[in-house]
Amino acid sequence: MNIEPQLQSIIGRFAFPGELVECEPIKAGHINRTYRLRFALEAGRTRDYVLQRINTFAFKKPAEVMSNVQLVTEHLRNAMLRGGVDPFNRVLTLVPLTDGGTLLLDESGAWRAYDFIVNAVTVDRVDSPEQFREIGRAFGRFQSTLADFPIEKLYDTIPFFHDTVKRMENFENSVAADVKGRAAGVEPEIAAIRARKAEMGRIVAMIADGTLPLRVTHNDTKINNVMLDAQTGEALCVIDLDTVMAGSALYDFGDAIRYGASTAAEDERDLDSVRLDMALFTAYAEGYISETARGLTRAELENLPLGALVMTYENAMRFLTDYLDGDVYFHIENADDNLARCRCQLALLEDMEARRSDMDGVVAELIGKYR
Ligand code: GN1
Ligand code: MG
Repeated sequence: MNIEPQLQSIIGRFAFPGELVECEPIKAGHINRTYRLRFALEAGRTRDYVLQRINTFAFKKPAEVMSNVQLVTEHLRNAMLRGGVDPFNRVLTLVPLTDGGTLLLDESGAWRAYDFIVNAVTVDRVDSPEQFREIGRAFGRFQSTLADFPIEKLYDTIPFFHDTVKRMENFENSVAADVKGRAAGVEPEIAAIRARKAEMGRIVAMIADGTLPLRVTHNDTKINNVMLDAQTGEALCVIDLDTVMAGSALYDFGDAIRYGASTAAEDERDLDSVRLDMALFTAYAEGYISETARGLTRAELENLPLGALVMTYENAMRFLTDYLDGDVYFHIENADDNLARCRCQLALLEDMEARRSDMDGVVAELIGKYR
């Protein structure tokens, strides 16, 4: 097996069993670096793990990330045990270091490892409304299970993560600085962001005036952050807990819709093919609301569609900001990836605006059914 000595020595610091026989990168996410490791045990058996380098440009305080992950996974595990559910393969489980702790800090960065969730798959595009409904139920259960978590114990792993108002300021700073001389080439996109400023600041305003409560939220609810049973399709485990923080339920609902209910990929360049799929919207809303209808307030439930618009807007703005900054945050493969992502999100947002009242109608009906 061909593996960099540096990686080899990092692996040696974790309390893995047996002998390392495979190490392969997993292409997952725009932020962290991820590897799947396989260890040979006795009698031809093997066991898999996930090794991850936390991106410390995005997450400045990895120890605080790990504290959140530890507490939240413990809470989820205990809730399952109380409910008579075997937590094996259903909650992320950290691997300790040989000399204690779960976070390895060295010159090469911040590292941690998890047990691999076995017999499971993730999808980048849903293949049916039923599958998306199941993912909605998983994030809804995640929300309701963490309803009694002591929220003050969580660190803000990325301060102001979904603070759209703050992000608008950062965006304007990047337009003004224009370090790569790219602003002149993206005037329509800049204008599209500016035109929606007032409406898109409404979640932040409703949190500030107490209309919306803070919850323990996942904050990165892309469909590929739920592991599904490879045979039955059942949602097994919510992953990628690095951005679990205090937030609004609208963020979690909204980001899931943004990513999963689009007719196209997040970076689709054929903008005519980018729309909101109402059948997928309805399926996810049903899954999510069926699990949260009694736990969330009426104001939260009624405003869920606003979450979809705001999260789509926020991502458009973040991608454009990063394009203007010279692609320092999101991993890219082509020079204009962040611009393509921005354009796609703006196209999706426009379609969401056209379907706003349809979304509201679906949600109202589901509130009636489940609350
Ligand atoms: C990043 O790493 P990944 O792909 O799960 C980002 C999200 C964005 C998303 C867009 C920590 O998520 O906020 O919505 O890309 N995560 C962070 O695809 O910034
Ligand atoms: Mg992520």
